Amino acid sequence: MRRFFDDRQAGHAPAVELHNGAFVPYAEHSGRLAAIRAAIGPTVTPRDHGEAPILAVHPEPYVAFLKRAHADWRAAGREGDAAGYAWPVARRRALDLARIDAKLGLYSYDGSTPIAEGTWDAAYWSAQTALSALGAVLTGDTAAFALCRPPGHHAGADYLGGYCYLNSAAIAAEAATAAGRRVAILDVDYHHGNGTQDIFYARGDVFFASIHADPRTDYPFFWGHADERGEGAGRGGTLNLPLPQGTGWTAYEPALDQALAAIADFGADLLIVSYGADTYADDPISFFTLQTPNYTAMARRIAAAGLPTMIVMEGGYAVEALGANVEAFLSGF
Ligand code: OKP
Ligand code: ZN
Repeated sequence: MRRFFDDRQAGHAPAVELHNGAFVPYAEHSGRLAAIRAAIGPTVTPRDHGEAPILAVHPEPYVAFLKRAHADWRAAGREGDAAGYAWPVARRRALDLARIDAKLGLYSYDGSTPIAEGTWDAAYWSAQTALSALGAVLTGDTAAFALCRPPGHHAGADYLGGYCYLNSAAIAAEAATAAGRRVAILDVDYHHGNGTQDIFYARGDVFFASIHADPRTDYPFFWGHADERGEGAGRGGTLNLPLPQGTGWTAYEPALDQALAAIADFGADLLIVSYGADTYADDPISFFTLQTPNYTAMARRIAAAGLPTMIVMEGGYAVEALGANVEAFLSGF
């Protein structure tokens, strides 16, 4: 399996995040990339597919905001990373507001996802990494791995959050759909992939299944409940399988089988896996209890679906075990 990676993703380095009422070091740091790289062997540098596949998912005003936000922040006389503090909870609309603080509020849903100087470039190359891994699968590879950072699954079409800015899995899914494939996305990160869900919620052509911590107890709280099944043409095209804190492999495995059965029913011919290693027992911000060998078992079950599969890296914050957990997963293919 080819593993795609671009060093420019390391240039995104917010200093701190707001966590349980205090500013703490940013958990989604570039040491994660280094740890994974050290474990997975040689990588392939992605090719540049340009902005068009990004703009097929993210509206131009949002992309323009992301590119300019940090410069606008500095132009306003601010230090450090750009972060918002006021959000339009109700009746959000596309107001053309000039002040950077208003733009940050308009285009984000949480206070833990700052925009640093290198954020746009890193998010851009994260999307390109996913597109290149997709290209491998579209041209005959049975599986490919995109070592993406920052992650993407919390980013909606026009909002950032949860350490995510551009939704690499969604960008790849849209590109695969445009290439005539029937795509399913399986999200096995600990956190619900709210951005991916939102992007395809009213569409019948891309299936989204997610196994994650129950949003009654865990971030992102407002999405990922079992009764969210899609709407309009997308009714039935979303499957949420929330599990309680403390879940280990014994309870995880039947949920995975249920998600894979639904993906088979949908008739997918290409699978995109949003893989997070934050379901690991020792993850510092998560509360499932999977062990390293469980990732190989998880991957074998996914591979048994027999679909060409592109894997996108999402979360995973136990850095000392992250490389081993990712390699354990990849080895199962
Ligand atoms: C990203 B991914 C606490 C604030 C909220 C956000 C978690 C984002 C997880 N620091 N934390 O799904 O792994
Ligand atoms: Zn996560």
